Order: sequence, then C-alpha cells, then structure tokens
Amino acid sequence: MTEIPKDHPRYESLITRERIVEGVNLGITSRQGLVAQGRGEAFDYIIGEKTIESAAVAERAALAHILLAENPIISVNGNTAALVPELMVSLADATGARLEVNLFHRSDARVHKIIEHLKAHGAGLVLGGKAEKRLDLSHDRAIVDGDGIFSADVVLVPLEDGDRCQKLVEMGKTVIAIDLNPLSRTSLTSTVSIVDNVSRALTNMIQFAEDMKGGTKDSLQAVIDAYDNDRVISDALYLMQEHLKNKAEEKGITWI
Ligand code: PTJ
Repeated sequence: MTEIPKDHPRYESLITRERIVEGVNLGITSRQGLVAQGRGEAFDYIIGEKTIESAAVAERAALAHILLAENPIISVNGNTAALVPELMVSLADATGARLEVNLFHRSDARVHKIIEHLKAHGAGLVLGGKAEKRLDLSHDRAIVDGDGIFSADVVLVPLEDGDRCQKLVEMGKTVIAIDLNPLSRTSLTSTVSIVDNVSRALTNMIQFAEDMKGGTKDSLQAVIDAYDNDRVISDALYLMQEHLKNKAEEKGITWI
C-alpha cells in the first residue's frame, strides 16, 4: 500500500483508490472494478464531491421504502465490499435489511471471500452463497438466493449494471440505485436513483435511519408519495453543469 500523506489535497480520493486496489489484492474486487471506480471518480469530481440536496431527498425516500419493506435486501458486489463493508453492515443493522452478495464477474471463490469479509466487518447472516434461483438474464448477475433478492420486495443496488436493475423493476420490485452517473441505465430505470458517492450515501442513510426508524407507517408513506425520481435526476444534471461552470469561471475561463 502506498503511504498517502494526510495533508495531500486529494487524500480522501487517494485513500479510496488504495482500498479498491487492496480489494483486488484480497481477491474480493474484480479488476474491472478498478475501471468502474475511475468512472465514479470522474462523475464525483463533476458533482463537486458532496451530497447534493436532491440526493439527500432520494436517500430519505430510499430509507422509507426499506423501512416499510417486508423483505429488503442490500446487494453487495466486489467494489462495495472493498470500499464500504462496515457501512453496509451498519445500514443492514439499522434497518433490518439483509445483505446478499451478487456479482457480475462471478466466481464462487469471490462470493465466499466477500461473505467472509463482510462477516469480519460485523455481519451476521450474509446471503448469496446458496444461489439456487435465476433471474431471466443472460449473465451471472442472474444468480440469486431464493429467500433473498429473488423474493425481495425492495432491493438496494449500489454500483449496478443496467440489465439487472431493469429486470428487478419488471419483476415488480422497488429498486434503489446508488450511482454517480445520473444518465446510466441503472439510474434511469430505478425507482429511487441516488446520485451520490456510495460512501457518502450510506453514511447519510445510516444517520437518517436513526431519525426515521421511529416514524409511523403513514409518515414513511408520505415521504414516498412526495418523491419524484425524474426531478432528482434532472437536478443532478443541472448541478453538475453549474459546478463545472463555476469551476471554469473561478479559473478565468468564460462559459459559453
Ligand atoms: O464485483 P462485480 O463483479 O459485481 O462487478 C462490479 C462492477 C462495479 C465492476 C460492475 O457492476 C460494473 O461493471 O459496473 P459499471 O457498469 O461500471 O457501473 C458502475 C457504475 O457505478 C458507474 O455508473 C459508475 O459511475 C458508478 N460508480 C463507480 N464508483 C462509484 C459509483 N457510484 C457511486 N459511488 C462510487 N464510489
């Protein structure tokens, strides 16, 4: 691991890179996961590396769905296992959702390593090892647990690919995505699209869960009823453009 000095202006970003590289070294993150991380970093730069207000609105709506669900599942892949294992375990504990490992670049060895990694970060039961059911998809994200994603009513999918997201929505499930690209197929097909970095999104959601857990069913339903996903996506695009414009102007470049 490269030693990153704490006073480096890009300290957080560089530490995150080290975590994902470490995930590859441990055999829990795919090499393709490095590419996905780079894409995420680029979108995060464009949005200003902060949680925008509409993402916080989406995070609260996501929690309302999870807290009202019968069988909510948090889907874990190789990137989220490396970057935010402790946050996924805390969110599961705070909401009663269960964790399920589901991989695009699947191998049984990697599934089991991720299950053990989550357990080492405090998880109890982690689904994904049984994998006896299939969704109607031509790739390995199709492989799911019968009492997990297959029968879930609400699924949280951080850093997902569009195919499975669409399939889960077609199956009548509420799908919550965390994806910094507001125009990805995942963001465009999900019920709730959180355009935020997965580490900020989960940190916020754990905090919001503390306030929202005691809420009545009616108050949680009101959060869902007031939510407008198209508006959230449109707001993210608008703020990305504004952020770039402000950056350009700060540096004396005229925005045309
Ligand atoms: O571990 P596996 O085999 O299941 O594979 C996981 C990856 C992430 C490699 C796989 O799902 C994949 O290839 O995903 P994509 O199609 O690259 O999509 C990932 C999306 O997540 C992209 O839109 C990225 O912009 C976004 N993204 C990347 N890093 C972050 C992110 N969004 C939020 N927070 C991040 N840290």
